Amino acid sequence: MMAVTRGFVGRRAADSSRVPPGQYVTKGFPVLSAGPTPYTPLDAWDFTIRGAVEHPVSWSWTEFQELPRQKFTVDIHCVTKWTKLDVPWSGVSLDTFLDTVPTQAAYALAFSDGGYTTNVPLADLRGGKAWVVDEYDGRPLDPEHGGPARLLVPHLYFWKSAKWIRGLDLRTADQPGFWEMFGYHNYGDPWKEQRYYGD
Ligand SMILES: Nc1nc2c(c(=O)[nH]1)N[C@H]1C(S)=C(S)[C@@H](COP(=O)(O)O)O[C@H]1N2
Ligand SMILES: [Mo]
Repeated sequence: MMAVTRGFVGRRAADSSRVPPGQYVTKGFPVLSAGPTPYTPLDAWDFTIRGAVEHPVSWSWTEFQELPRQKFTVDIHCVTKWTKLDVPWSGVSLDTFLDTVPTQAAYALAFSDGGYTTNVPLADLRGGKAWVVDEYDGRPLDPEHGGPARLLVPHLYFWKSAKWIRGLDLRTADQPGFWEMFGYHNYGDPWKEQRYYGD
């Protein structure tokens, strides 16, 4: 009998419209790191906004924990072509940090323990589109996945979501980060397949 429930058809249609061109859906959570996993003790951790600001501002781990947080579920898209749907996170909106730091800057270079950097226009970190997350699936974020805390910018390819995030260097001029200097696209919109320089 050709019985297909509306729910099943509806969900399939919804899922394929959530997968950007050239991507496939994976149930796993691959680990992609350009170097060794750093282990920074929480009492030595802070999140700093510096650069084109009047005064750099830092939040200790304790202060970060006291900020208003959000639990949310988003899809993530890696440039190596896997997409993971419905990934549950908890963390602090970048708006919460940026709203306290006046700046004329239009760009941010995120920096991490271990030396990784990635550049994102400041507008892409504002408006509820980006977070510093420290929980995945209700548990502290694994070190391999960027714990204690990583940047999450789910509307861009996942290399923009810097693991082991320590802060943002605000810039009036754009400066390419680690992968952007090695030929990845400067912006990285998965829906436009902006994988590499020139895409
Ligand atoms: N600090 C740091 N952040 C990073 C990376 C890295 O090598 N170092 N790799 C990036 C890339 S290319 C991807 S696809 C994702 C992978 O995150 P995951 O290992 O949690 O899947 O992290 C991004 N953030
Ligand atoms: Mo990646």
